[in-house]
Amino acid sequence: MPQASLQLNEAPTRDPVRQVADAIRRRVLEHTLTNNGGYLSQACSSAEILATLYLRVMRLGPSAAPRVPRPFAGVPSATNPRAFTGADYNGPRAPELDRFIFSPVHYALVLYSLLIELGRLGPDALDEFNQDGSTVELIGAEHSPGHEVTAGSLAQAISQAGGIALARRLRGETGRVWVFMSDGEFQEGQTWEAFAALAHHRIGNLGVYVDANAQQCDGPMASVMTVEPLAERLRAFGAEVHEVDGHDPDALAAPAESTAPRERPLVVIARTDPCRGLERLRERAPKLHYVRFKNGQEFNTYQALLADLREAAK
Ligand SMILES: Cc1ncc(C[n+]2csc(CCOP(=O)(O)OP(=O)(O)O)c2C)c(N)n1
Repeated sequence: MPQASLQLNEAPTRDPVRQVADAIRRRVLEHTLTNNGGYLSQACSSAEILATLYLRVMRLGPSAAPRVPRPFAGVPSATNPRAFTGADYNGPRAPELDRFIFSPVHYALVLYSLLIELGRLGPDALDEFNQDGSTVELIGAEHSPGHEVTAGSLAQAISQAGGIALARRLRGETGRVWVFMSDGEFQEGQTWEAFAALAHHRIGNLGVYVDANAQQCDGPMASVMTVEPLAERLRAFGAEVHEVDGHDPDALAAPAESTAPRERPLVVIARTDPCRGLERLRERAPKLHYVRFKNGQEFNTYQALLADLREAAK
């Protein structure tokens, strides 16, 4: 069982993953209103995936990082002993514990919100969001809470995760490596090179969850450059692939339940809706990538929606 510490304010009868996912959406909407901008559709699509990973899939220890995020202490180097990574929020490193690699780092606000809901990060952490000298960055990097690697140039993290997984296997560690990716990253050549390497090295201690929300920054994936048929392509690259409803916690958790040794990477393609839980967003389609309210009226509409979501959660 994962050892995430869960702090909930709501009725205990609801599915904990759904409860946390809804709380993520509320927090990201609140932040988007406060800042007049945010990666809101990414919260709508990925909330259940990330909550399932932390609550049901990954074996993590309690956070080993301060609840109030430390300021940026420089990039890691031989001459900078003060540098740290945001992976400490995912618990200490241990041979039997899992590692989490967060790839589409423009989703950082979603991850910070999740860490807050889980009590791994203090409730005021978003006050520092995108401030000079803060690690709570708009585009997360290796020092940002929950992040282990810098992956702002998309599609790099899967290669880094593959190297970590190979090293863990060579050391005889039993902990697995979990990677969260977006579908836009499958438009990039590096992703496919990484999967070829995973197949070649028979990497079975790595699992990938993909937020297949069918969107990227220039619009629908299908019109920019399709990646389908994604499952068949990944199988041809040697992966064990499951396609699931990305808002269903049981369906998301099921493929990861077996801990039997594998010789192939596991990929869970989570089919998601970028407007899930916030129907009003659909009016903005196909421009869903980054939400900035167009005028006071739209702002007020979303503020009223937030009040409704809060009321519904009581
Ligand atoms: C290598 C690289 N190319 C382009 C970008 C610019 N970029 C930032 S987010 C993004 C969209 C990627 O698609 P996805 O993450 O699926 O989009 P979302 O669902 O968040 O809209 C792009 C192209 C980048 N960060 N890195």
